[in-house]
Amino acid sequence: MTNLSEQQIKFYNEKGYVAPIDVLSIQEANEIREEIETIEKKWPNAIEGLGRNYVHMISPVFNNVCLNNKILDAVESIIGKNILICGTTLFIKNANEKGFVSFHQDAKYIGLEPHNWVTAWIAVTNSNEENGCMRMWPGSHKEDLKNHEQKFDEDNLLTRGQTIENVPIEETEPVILKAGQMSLHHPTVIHGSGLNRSNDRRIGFVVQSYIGSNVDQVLGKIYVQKARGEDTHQFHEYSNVPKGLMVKEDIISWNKAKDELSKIFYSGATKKGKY
Ligand SMILES: O=C(O)CCC(=O)C(=O)O
Repeated sequence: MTNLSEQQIKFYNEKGYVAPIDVLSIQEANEIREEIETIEKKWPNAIEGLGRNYVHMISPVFNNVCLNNKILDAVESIIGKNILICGTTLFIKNANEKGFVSFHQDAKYIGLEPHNWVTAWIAVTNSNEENGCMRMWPGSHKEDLKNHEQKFDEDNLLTRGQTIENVPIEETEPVILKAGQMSLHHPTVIHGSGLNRSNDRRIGFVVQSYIGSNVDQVLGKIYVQKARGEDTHQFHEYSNVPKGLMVKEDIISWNKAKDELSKIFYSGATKKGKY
């Protein structure tokens, strides 16, 4: 059992995140990287932009990670036993690029209510201060949602470049992970990440998010998969389970799901960004 310990749950409740949690072997993490790099070679641009989302719908490798029991045991400690997967996102920062993530709260534009959900950030490569790991502002999840400026910065990996200003960087904590470890973070914790100053890519495979079956999508339509327990509320339509890598039928469902997701991400926005 890798259910979180009492100490880890206390840490999460106090700080709004918990890390590191060992979930995958190095080999399993490398397999994810190979899958990403295979797709990038064979289907250029497919997993860029909006395509970085819902990737578990077009690859059994990604899908199996979402169903990993060590991950689900930890997630269960936070949101309970009825768990749905409602999305995945690749957060990739290549070496020599200027990608960053401004400080934000996930719950601001995501439409998932109530906040019985948690995001699992799974390190496919090591993630550290040199290559731009996430930084959390501990305790910030206890406050209300903050104002976010919509900046649409080219290098911002967030949809609208949504930014909470004046976060005291010295109060934030780096989430340092080795490949195969994960962090879990709360819907309202303020977090972001800086530049990758290393010579290799930094890759996070992010289940965004695991939701309790009582969580609705109030801004639009999402496609879910059951991970554990019962779907007590049946709010959502089910997604396909991928039959292979980039199978035509799966791509059709994937495209539909991404279009619906884009409507949620840009609900009420004055323009669209590249994700
Ligand atoms: O990968 C990053 O640096 C940020 C990811 C993020 O903001 C998230 O998973 O909520």
